[in-house]
Amino acid sequence: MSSVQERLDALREQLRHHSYLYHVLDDPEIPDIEYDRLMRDLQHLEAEHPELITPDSPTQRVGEKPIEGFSTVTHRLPMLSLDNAFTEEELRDFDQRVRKRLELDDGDIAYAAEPKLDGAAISLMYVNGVLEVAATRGDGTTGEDVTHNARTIESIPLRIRGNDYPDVLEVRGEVFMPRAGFEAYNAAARETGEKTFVNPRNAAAGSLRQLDPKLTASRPLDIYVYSTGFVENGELPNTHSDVLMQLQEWGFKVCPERKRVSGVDGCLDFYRDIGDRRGALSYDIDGVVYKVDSLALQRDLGFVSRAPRWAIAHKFPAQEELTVVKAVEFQVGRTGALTPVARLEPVFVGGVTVSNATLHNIDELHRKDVRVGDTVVVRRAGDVIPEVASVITSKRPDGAKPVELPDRCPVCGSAVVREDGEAVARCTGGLFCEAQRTEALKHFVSRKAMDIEGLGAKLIEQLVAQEMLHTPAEIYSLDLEALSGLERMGEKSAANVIAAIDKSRETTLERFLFALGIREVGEATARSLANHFGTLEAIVEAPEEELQNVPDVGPIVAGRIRHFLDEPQNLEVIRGLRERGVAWPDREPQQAPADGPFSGKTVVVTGTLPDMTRNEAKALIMQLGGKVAGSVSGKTDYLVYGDKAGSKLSKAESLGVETLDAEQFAKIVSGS
Ligand code: 5U1
Repeated sequence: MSSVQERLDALREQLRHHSYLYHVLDDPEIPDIEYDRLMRDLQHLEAEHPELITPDSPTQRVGEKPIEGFSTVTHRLPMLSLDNAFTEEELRDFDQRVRKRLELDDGDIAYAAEPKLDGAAISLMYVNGVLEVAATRGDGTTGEDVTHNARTIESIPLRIRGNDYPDVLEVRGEVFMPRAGFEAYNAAARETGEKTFVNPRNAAAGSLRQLDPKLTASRPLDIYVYSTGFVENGELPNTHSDVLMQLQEWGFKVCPERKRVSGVDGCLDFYRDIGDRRGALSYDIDGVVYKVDSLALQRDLGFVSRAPRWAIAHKFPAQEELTVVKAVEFQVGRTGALTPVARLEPVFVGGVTVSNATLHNIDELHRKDVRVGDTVVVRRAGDVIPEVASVITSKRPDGAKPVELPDRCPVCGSAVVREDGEAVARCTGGLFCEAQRTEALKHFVSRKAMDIEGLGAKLIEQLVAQEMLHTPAEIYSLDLEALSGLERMGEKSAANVIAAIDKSRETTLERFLFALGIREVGEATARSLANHFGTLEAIVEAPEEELQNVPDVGPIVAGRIRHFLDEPQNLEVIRGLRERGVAWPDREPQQAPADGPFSGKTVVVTGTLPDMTRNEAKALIMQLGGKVAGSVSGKTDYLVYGDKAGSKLSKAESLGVETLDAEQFAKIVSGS
């Protein structure tokens, strides 16, 4: 029987190993549940032997008590900043300066290129392999002690791996909040009426500067390290690239996008490549950094004031810009939701010209207190819709008044109501409201609904405006003559639209249900309803309690479905559609097993799977009790991914959602 100390050592070693595979290499070996089991075993053993707890134990990340205030830390070596290059010419000038100083006439300099993350710089000081102090950059000479918070970031090792590290090793890097985590955090804060973060950089810096480490631990923070600082009694490799490799072996997380490149042209290729993929990265970057790769050459080059001569940041176009609000209008969506939208002086930001930015909902508008005439910060990062991040109140014109929620719909004049506890205000006009009607029709014809190619948003708007279309059923009465009489519509295009309408008559129950646009009934719920009941009649007749037997249909969704189907006007539309030939095959009702491997779980499928289509995979998941969702969120239990999995995989990873590759998925499905 091994001693308690031996068991503790073994458990800690295993946990450190699996944490490294998961957080640093992104390549876990064991399922989360097994990791949790090991952690619980360690916690129990430590509870029985509290005298054997060490600060670097994997259980000791989150301290119990908030700290009273921040103490200052003097950096053993100053934390430098970087010079910036905004143009290719400025980059070429930098390279020339480097070459001149090194007296290099020909041959290219080898640079280490890496993304420049938009987060908060941090210094991590390890003494004899154990994290002793973590400090913010501060003014470069002194920073704040944030050790209690840095310890909560799982990708920061509490102990260096291996045993060949220097006695004292300072590692520097950037703490950041991945974009998905930032969006999810802000969405949750918006729901609960809490303060949102302006951008992921502020989110990272603000989270690091919390007095209570439990708060920091609840924020999805991550780190990429990018250099060493003070080093005593130990050897480091001779190039920056190799230093990063060594740091990774020692357990630190380094950015996988880094590359050793040759000369300015190599730098520019890297800049363009990362620039093209900037929106698809899971974190915000504001440029790339090039560093002379040889540490000997770095020493020869030295520093000017606060910046090294051997490195430069090549900046990307800004993702945030200032502009002026010309108006605040309320857009009415398919379900009547009123979304405040700021109409802006056009501004070039995040690579496009932006003239509208969302304000999400009325509470958010009031919290940010956006007024007409205000100068605002507009933010557009990745493929996220542009938003007003904050207001520069010092620039507010005299007499600017707060924007109020209208009590009448700006489109149809019906009353606007806001249900208790809802962040969203809605127009009560239903299909009487032209905006709701138009949006409902756009949804009805969309690809995942009735999939009527050629009957796009513009054409729907035209048909509604000309009073040629009021309900989805009327789509199936449109004829060639009516369509080809429209502006900018040739006979051939009109014939194509009619053919597409005709083709869409033959559909499936799930598409039809989804197309109806019942509130809260997305693609996945429509599919579950169709599977569970088999026929539309069964759904129309089902009482609320029966609807709640469908996987993931709770009381609210069941109530929405009943409400929709109890409305004679909606039943009339359904009847009209069927009379005009819209049809689908009925099938046997299938009740999902309560004890299937995916029972009670929400699963997202992405990428190309080798042995089945995505739809086949989704059908299997549902047969095995799971619910399929279209996008990854905090509520997702698993992401099944195949080849060319894109942003969903990175989002799942940043949210800590368990991922299953094709092989793991096939094993679960086959029950082996
Ligand atoms: N990727 C990266 N970001 N960043 C920021 N490398 C890097 N290096 C820096 C800074 C301030 O300074 C070095 C010159 C140590």
